[in-house]
Amino acid sequence: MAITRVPTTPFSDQRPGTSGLRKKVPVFRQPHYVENFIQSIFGTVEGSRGATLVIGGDGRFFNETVVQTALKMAAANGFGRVLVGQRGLLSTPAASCVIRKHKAIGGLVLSASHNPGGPEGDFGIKFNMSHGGPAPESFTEAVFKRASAITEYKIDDAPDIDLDRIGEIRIGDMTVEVIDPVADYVELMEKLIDFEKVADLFRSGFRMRFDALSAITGPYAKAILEDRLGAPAGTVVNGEPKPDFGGHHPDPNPVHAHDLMELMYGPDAPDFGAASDGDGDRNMIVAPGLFVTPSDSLAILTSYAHLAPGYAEGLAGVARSMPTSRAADRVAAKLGIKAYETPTGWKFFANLLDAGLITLCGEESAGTGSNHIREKDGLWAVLLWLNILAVLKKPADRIVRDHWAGFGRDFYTRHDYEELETEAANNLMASLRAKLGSLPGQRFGALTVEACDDFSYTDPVDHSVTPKQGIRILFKEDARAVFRLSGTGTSGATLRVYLERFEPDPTRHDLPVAEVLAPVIDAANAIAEIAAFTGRDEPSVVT
Ligand code: VG1
Ligand code: CO
Repeated sequence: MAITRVPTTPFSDQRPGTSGLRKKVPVFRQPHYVENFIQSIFGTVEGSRGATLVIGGDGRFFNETVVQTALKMAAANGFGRVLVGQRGLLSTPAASCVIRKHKAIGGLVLSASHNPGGPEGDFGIKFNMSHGGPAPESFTEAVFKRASAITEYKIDDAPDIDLDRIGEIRIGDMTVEVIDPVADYVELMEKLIDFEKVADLFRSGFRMRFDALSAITGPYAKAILEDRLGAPAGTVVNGEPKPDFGGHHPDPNPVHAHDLMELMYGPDAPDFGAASDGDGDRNMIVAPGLFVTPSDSLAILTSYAHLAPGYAEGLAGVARSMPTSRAADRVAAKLGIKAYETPTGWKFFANLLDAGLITLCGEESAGTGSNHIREKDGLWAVLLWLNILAVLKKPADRIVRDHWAGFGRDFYTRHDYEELETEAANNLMASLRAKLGSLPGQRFGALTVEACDDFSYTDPVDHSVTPKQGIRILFKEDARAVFRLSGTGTSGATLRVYLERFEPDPTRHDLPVAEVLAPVIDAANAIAEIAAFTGRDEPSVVT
């Protein structure tokens, strides 16, 4: 077996976004496209000779092909050892866990997360660093630079390896270890969550449904919820990962997880409902008759995390992405811990976690996590909820309502305008930026702009500055609208509009979300002139 140096020419579109490089599968299937990008990553990683690398993905279409290619390229590029999940599978949180536990130099995580899969669907490649979290922008920019000037890549001409069989095999001088994708993750969960208490909860007749949306979390959820914690068989539904996720969006929100929503809002709702996304890092929590917004979920977990063994000593601090509601900040203030506000995307949390400044963090897009790994972790969030439910012995909806009564309610919704013309979306944002100076003091319907800015983040640990992370408009009436363009889409541009309003009065907490937020939605539409710029009267998805 020999190492081949293959001449190649650059692709101009290999700049990673919010979470790695995401493109349509046909784009990734162009000759050399995958190899160019992986070579650019390997060229950027320092100290790779002889080091350990982790490889795994969410099992979507094209996953195994890229795993085989990456293994042969890792061998040709001098890595000493690769840990790869059986059948090429690793959920994103499990990949982070394996990188940390086995002191790997980093990992290739193959996923387009909640985006649809299949031959015409989406694919993605992300590199995680030795701390287990997504590479920072300094790294991804260096990868992009290399990819833009690449002239050759290195690959071993070994045959494909058998990814089904757990055990060791060699490619050239490199050892490949095919590992059980679930084992290390289960071991970590056992340290953080009181499995005994949660098992007691299930023994007492507690009923839940976990919808894995035919994505990667199925095997993890079955192993933990059904096999270890004794939840009845059938608690996990859609538990077999499918390469095209059964043709659905594996996106755990009320729109795409509609079956779960119907069950939880129906007459025979179980006590607790949850779902996870394509790569297992997101979570959706539904109480009987009540969808829990991810922003509220982060706040509630911040309040009660100390009830789980992993957090018994309390929290160092909490962080949320800027568009996430301020509910967690209110809890932090009460606990006397610091709250941080970061740009969208998990990579910004890693520094805060590494420095010990925060213990929990989360995003409005259904991501919640802690210092146990450096990715968001869907099943972990569900287990922490179960631990809290088992200790408080209160219904989930009661916990949420009591939380609102104590802290006030942050009414929240997000409007996504998908597949816009890139130019129209850029023009809308540019026009908004140009208006920032003149908005304060202006009235839009029932609301008056108090302040506005383009969010710029200064990392408190390494002092790096990340500008232009979204336009924030604060209204005097304790409401807020945030505008930003998605960095994970694969066709055209997606405008995200985040809308919220704080309501301290408990007698108003059961009002319909749409009613409370109508004035904020109207003001946001007027300020950004969404219809005029995009030609759309309605968002594509409302969550
Ligand atoms: C979206 C979410 C963001 C999340 C990112 C990756 O990014 O808004 O909160 O971190 O997806 O999540 P964007 O740029 O499209 O808004 V995952 O579960 O898709 O890796
Ligand atoms: Co995801």
